[in-house]
Formats: sequence, structure tokens, C-alpha cells
Amino acid sequence: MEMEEKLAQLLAEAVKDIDQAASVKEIEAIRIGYLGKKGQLTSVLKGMKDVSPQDRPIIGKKANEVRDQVTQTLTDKKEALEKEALEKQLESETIDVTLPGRQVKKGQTHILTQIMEKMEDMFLGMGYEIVEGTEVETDYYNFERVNLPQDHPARDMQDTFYITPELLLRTHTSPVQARALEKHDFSKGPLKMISPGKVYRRDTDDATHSHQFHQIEGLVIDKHVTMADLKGTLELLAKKMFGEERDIRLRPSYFPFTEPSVEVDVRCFKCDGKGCSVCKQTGWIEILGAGMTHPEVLEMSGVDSTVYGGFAFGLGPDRMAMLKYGVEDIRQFYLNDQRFLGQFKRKG
Ligand code: FA5
Repeated sequence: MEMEEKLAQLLAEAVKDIDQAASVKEIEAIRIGYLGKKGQLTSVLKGMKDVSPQDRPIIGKKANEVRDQVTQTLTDKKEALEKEALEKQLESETIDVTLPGRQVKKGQTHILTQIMEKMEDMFLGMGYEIVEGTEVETDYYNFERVNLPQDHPARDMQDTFYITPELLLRTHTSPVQARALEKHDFSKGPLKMISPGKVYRRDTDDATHSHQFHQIEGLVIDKHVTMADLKGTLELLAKKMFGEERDIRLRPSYFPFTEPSVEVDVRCFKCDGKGCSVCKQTGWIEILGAGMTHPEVLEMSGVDSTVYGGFAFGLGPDRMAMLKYGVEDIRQFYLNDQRFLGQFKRKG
């Protein structure tokens, strides 16, 4: 029977084609080629009209079987191909959960920022406000307004990076005093401020000197401020930063913008006062300069020095961090070596 043979042949060819198919896309093309409207099965079935009526049901049944078989073979192959593709993909994306994870390196606040924030918190708690200054300053504010006129010999105390004859990198945070004083309205109450920031000097770098370092300026101006207030404030600060047991000393000094002036030293952490290379054999490390504000500084800012007075200080947070954490060389703070900086993780 010719029709039956054609159907059997079609089935055999279809199975062979399906077997050779390498992708789901090819499977779809084969399905259309055999079972689609214009497909091979349809064209074979066109021959039904020539089949005798009694054979038609048999051929019809056979044609349905062929359709079902081709469909089933297509479905099986498609599933097999899909499974294969999925396995390939899974294999390429396999995660080895036994591999040790890559450590994520977390940064931390720089130790100098930490120590400055600690001091800021302390002063904010005592009612001080924080005033910002700029690192590029005028000669006028950096020197003249803190009682250091041109050619004053004390200018040599701070070797300066000049940008132009009038502009410089500030050598200390003291110019912020003058800027705050001239802005402050004393009819509204006293001035109590601190100003943290970077300063620059043409110092030769060594264990305790850096050409760029930090200062925190402090200024308190009111009607009845005394040297005892300054001493109490500095002692409180030193005890808070270094603990009760670390010795400090106040030593008479000279600054053109304060009279009288003092410097505060803390006993060397390395040699405990015996003298070593860190403290340059003195047994002490200087951490700040301070004094009672010179009347001239107040007058230049338009403040009546017969009514108002007070104290000022300039802290060196770099030196304080050295003392607090036993860092033997100030330059360590500026090398950006994570092995060093990573030791100072802020707690809480
Ligand atoms: C001053 O700069 C004054 N303006 C401080 C001051 C302010 C006095 C207000 C009175 C009233 P001096 O040069 O001593 O002072 O510096 C103050 C502190 O900065 C020093 O005690 C020290 O801790 C720190 N310091 C000074 N030079 C360096 C440096 N090259 N490297 C690191 N720290 C330094």
C-alpha cells in the first residue's frame, strides 16, 4: 500500500532528522517541515483522495500515529537538548562554595581625624563652637592681625610657604582667631571657639616635625577670664587625652599674640623622661602653645581690651596622637600605609 509506505518513510526520515538536530531552533524548523501546514505530512495526506474508502480509516489512523510519533520524538529531543544546555550553563556557572571568600578591605577613619574628632567632642561639650578657616591665608591675617607686623623677628619662628608676597599657606590656625573676633557680636555673649585644620611650615621633617601637620586653635574671650581658666582647661584636656597618670608641665614661653604665654609638654612615652631620640633627649614632648590674648590682637579686631580679655591655645594633634599611641615618627601618619593605619580602628 503506497500511502502506508510513504508514511513509514516519512516517519523514518523525520526520526533521523530529529536525531541529528543540534539545537532547539533546528527542532522547531523540523517540526514545521514535517507537521506544519505546508509540511511533508500534509502533502502525503493530500494523496488520501486516491485511497479506497475502506482503506481510508486505516491510513487515517496510521497518519495520526505518525503525527503523534513525530511530535513525541520532537518533544523528547527538545527536552534533551534543553537539559543539555542547562547542564552546560550550570557547569560553567558552578560556584565552589568550599573556596575561601575574598576579604573585603574596609577603610577606617584616619587616626588623626579620630583624635581631632575626640577633642572636638570634648570642646563642644564645654560649650565651644567650631569655626572653619582656610589653608590659603593672607600674610595680613596669618601674621599682622596676630600682632606679628612685617619684619617682626618672631616671624622666623614659623618658616613660611609663600604663594605670592601677600598669599601663603597658613603656618598656624591663629588667623582664625582674628577672623572670628571681628565677626563676633559680644552683646550676645562671650566668644568660645575652636578651629581645627591643616597648617604648613618649611620645617625639616624629622621624628616630631612635619612640613604639613594639624592644629586646633582655641579662643575664649569674655569679661572676666583668668589664667586659672586657661590652666584648668589645658589640664582637663591633657588628662582626658592621656589619662591621670601621665605627667604634664606648663612652661613659660613667648608668642607675640599672647601675654603671658605658656607651652605644655607631656612626659615622653618612649623613655618616660630619661631622654631619647623621639624627645630629643629632653624627656618631654611639646603638644601646645597658649596664653592670655594680647590686648593688641583684640584692639585690631575692634574689641575693647579694657572690657574684654581671655585666652587662646594652639594644640598639635599629630604630637598628641604620637604620645597617645606610642608612634615614634610623625611621618608615619602621612605615608598612607594601611598596615600602620589599620591598627587604629575606632571602637563603637
Ligand atoms: C603656634 O603655632 C601658635 N599659633 C600656638 C598658639 C595659639 C599659642 C594660640 C598661643 C595662643 P607653635 O609653633 O609652638 O605655636 O605650634 C603649636 C603646636 O603645634 C606645637 O606645640 C606642636 O604640638 C605643633 N607643631 C608645631 N610645629 C610642628 C611641626 N612641624 N610638626 C608637627 N607639629 C608641630
